[in-house]
Amino acid sequence: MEMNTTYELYGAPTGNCIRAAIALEEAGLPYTVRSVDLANGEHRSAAYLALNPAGKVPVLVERQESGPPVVITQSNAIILYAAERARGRLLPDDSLARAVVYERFFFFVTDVIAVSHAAFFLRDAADPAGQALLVERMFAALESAERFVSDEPYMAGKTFSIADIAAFTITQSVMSQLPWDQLPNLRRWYEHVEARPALTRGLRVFNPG
Ligand SMILES: N[C@@H](CCC(=O)N[C@@H](CS)C(=O)NCC(=O)O)C(=O)O
Repeated sequence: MEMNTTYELYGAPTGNCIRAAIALEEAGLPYTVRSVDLANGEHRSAAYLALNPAGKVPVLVERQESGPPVVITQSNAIILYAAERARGRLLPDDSLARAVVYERFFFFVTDVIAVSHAAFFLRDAADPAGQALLVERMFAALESAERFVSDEPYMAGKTFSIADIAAFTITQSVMSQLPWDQLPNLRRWYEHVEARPALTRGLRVFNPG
C-alpha cells in the first residue's frame, strides 16, 4: 500500500454496507464515510451512477497519489479487499486455516444472507408461501452454525475473521427470533464478538445516532 492511499466508503444503513464498514474498521484502514441517501434516490443520481452504474451501495474508492482510483462494488469484494490489505487480521496466512475461513464466510454469504435477501424480495412480491420456505431455510442454516463455535471461539477457528463479519449482522437482524436456549455456543460467540470496539464502530458508521 502506498503512503498516501485514501479510502472512501459510500453506503447507507443496510446489512451489506455495515459489513463492509466493519471489515474496514477491523482491518484498521482509515476511510471517509460517504452516506448515500437511498430514500431520496441519491443512488440513482448521475453522479452516483458514474461511480457505480448498478446504482447500488456499498462502493469503496481507493485513491493513490498516482494512477486512477480503484472503485470496488459488491460488499463481499470490499470485505475481501480489506482483508487482503490487512493480511493476518481477517484472513489467516496459513492456507489451510484460510480455506476454513473462506468455507464459513461463503456459508454465511450464500446459505444464510442470500437466502434471507431472497425471502425479502418474495415478501415484496406478495408470495407468502415462498417467503416462508426461504425464511425456514435461512433459520435452519443459521442455527446449524452452532456447531462451528462449539469448540472454537470464532466462526472459523481461533481468530476473528471475515466469517465472523458475515455471521454477525445477519444474526443480529434476527436476534429476537432465534431459539437461544438451544444455541448456547452461538450466544457465547455473539456476545464475545459484539464487544469488539472495531465491530461496534462499523455498526454505527451509517447509523451514528
Ligand atoms: N450484491 C450486492 C448488493 C448490493 C445491494 O443490493 N445494495 C442495496 C442496499 S443493501 C441497494 O443499493 N439498494 C438500492 C436499490 O437497489 O435501489 C452487494 O453485496 O454489494
